[in-house]
Amino acid sequence: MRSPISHKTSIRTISTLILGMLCCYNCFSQTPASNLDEAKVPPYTLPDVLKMPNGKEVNTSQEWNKIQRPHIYHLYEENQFGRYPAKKVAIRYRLLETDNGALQATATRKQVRIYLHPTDTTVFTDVLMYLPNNTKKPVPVFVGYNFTGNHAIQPDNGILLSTSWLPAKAKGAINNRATDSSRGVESSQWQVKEILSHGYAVATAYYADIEPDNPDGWKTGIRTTLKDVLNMQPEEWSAIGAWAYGLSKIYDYLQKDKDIDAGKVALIGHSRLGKAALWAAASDPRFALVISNESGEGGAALSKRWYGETVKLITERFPHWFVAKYKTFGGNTNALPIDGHMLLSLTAPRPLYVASAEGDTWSDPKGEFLSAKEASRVWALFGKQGIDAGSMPALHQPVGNTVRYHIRGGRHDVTLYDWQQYLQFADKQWK
Ligand code: GTR
Repeated sequence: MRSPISHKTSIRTISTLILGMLCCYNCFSQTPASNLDEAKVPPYTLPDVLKMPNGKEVNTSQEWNKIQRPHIYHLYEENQFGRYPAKKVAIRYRLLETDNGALQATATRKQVRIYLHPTDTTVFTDVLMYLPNNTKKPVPVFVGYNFTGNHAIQPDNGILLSTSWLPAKAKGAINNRATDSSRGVESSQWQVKEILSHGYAVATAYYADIEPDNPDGWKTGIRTTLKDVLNMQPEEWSAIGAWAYGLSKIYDYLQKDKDIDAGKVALIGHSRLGKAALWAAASDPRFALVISNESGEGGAALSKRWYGETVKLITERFPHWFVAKYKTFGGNTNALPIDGHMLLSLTAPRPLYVASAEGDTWSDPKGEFLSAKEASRVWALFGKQGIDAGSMPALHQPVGNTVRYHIRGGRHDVTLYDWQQYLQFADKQWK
């Protein structure tokens, strides 16, 4: 006869075995590698954007504004981007340079230094603006970060060369700093002439002025330099959180510029900067129109849809973009209480444009479409029509109204075609 102790031991062994098998099953069911085969996308369930914490469905815009929106916003602070600075810190600024004969005298160029710290003048971002000449001021503006420094958006020698950290692989970078050969390298992504021809201004800043884009960037970026001013520890937020905050500070300046119509500021961001733009728009209602250009995973795309980049892969490669908690969902996106459609919903009822590219499978175009469609339920609460289309539109066939979507041919990029759609969208909303 077996002793009670050995009986207990064997029960423990069996339960350990079962537990181990369950864990293993979990490991396999949450395959970490990425998938680019639509036929292999397993079923998934999205959190209901309109289901309130008490289980009831949101029926009115008041319920949305009072209960559900703050609830979802808080989930984003807690799980993905971290706290957004609550303290209002006034900016100071200085006009560095202006030229009303820029771009063959079609535009006025302005370069403005925005100081983010109340006393330390080494904490700043430089904003480059082009304003259309021969257009009645104030004018609406498209604002967004660039990837390589302001001097990269236009082959214009009057643009000050950025002195901020640059990734080693950036075109024209030597020892992580810009050289003259990086002038204009990003100009195809900034269709300045096209923007000006619609009577809009353009304003841009280099995102690494705010925080260099690497896992150690926080040490020299605003999460450290503004730590005491904002009363926040670096790990309480993220690089994307910091970049989003920087966009709000740029808005603070735009609001003071008498040439700018502060009620018509369109925020645009591509890729990682699209994720930052969406979080900035969610955090700052002053941005009147929002454009997500291929923001992908952690942006417009759906994390629970196993296609393209995943939470696991993005948090391994770019841990600094998010708060540490986000990484814990890498092996189990089912447990994530949020998804891309909820991030988009935080811009409602403002006009929102979500765009994808056929060759940008990493960003999951279909996931971006489904996300924008699902988020449209929130615009409906405000009597605004989002995306009704039942399935993905064909290439170059934009769909939707106040929420709009297109997929174009080509790779991960911002092209003239994209800008033409965004400008028409703004014209429709504002003219
Ligand atoms: C990729 C990243 C994407 C996207 C992109 C970009 O490497 O995986 O999420 O943000 O970078 O910013 O160009």
